[in-house]
Amino acid sequence: MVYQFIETRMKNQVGIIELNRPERLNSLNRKMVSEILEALLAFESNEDIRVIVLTGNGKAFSAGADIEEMMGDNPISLELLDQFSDWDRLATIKKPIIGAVKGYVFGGGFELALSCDLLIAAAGTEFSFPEVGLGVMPGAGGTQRLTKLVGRTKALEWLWTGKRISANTALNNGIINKIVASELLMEESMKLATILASQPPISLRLIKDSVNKAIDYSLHEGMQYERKNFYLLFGTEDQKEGMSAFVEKRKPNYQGK
Ligand code: CO8
Repeated sequence: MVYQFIETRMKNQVGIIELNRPERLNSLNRKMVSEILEALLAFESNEDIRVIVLTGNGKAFSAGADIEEMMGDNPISLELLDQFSDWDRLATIKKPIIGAVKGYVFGGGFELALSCDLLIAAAGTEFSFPEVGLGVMPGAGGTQRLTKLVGRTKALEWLWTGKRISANTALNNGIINKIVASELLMEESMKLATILASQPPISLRLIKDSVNKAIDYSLHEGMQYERKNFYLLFGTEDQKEGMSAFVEKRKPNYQGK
């Protein structure tokens, strides 16, 4: 598939999506967001792919929404455009998504990063929601996802000031999983992706499903939900393979069935 603003490739069982508009710091125009969604859906339905890595070409992961494209919008054009339905679908991807980010992770770029499941950042990466400085606010989940991650106090400070958050601060606040040297960003992200690709895919899928429910459900509802997913896994061949391999003292070979 040929895209205009992204590139995709596959390595072993990992699908890689690279934002590719470096001359505009990978600022997200609407075509680019729909291409990202299209690529995610293609990897989601590809049986050879178990994990997705999302990254950016050039010095930034993404400097946010394309301000020039957005500046002429009005409430009705935005309502009719319904651009956020793409973002809603993006949140339904069931395979693990690792964000490999560097440079600027700003505005909509930060929201895209927060839509990933795990984040690895190059040293020197800066995160920010600068929308307040443009007279607007995040619209693709930034106020919600950031608050659920770091709590109301930090979220309000960062969203109101638009200040830049260092990779260390992001790590200390549970926004990212790891900081790596810039030149090792893809290598380290692929290492993590390869570990996940060797795990039983349906377990990964139902763990993601259950963890996501923890955000919306009460503890009691979440526990009930988790239990059903636990039972479901006993219907998979991978459960039999995993437990047999343990008993037979060999490495399991998971088929995703
Ligand atoms: N939109 C459009 N063009 C951009 C953007 C952007 N967000 N960011 C950078 N560019 C362009 C610049 O205009 C410049 O173009 P040109 O070479 O033609 O002048 C080129 O990219 C390189 O940028 P700079 O020269 O500015 O690079 P610097 O290294 O000097 O500065 C910064 C980097 C600090 C990141 C700076 O570019 C900047 O402040 N960018 C804007 C950041 C910002 O405000 N982002 C928030 C946008 S609003 C938003 O994301 C709302 C989300 C809503 C939902 C999501 C929908 C997708």
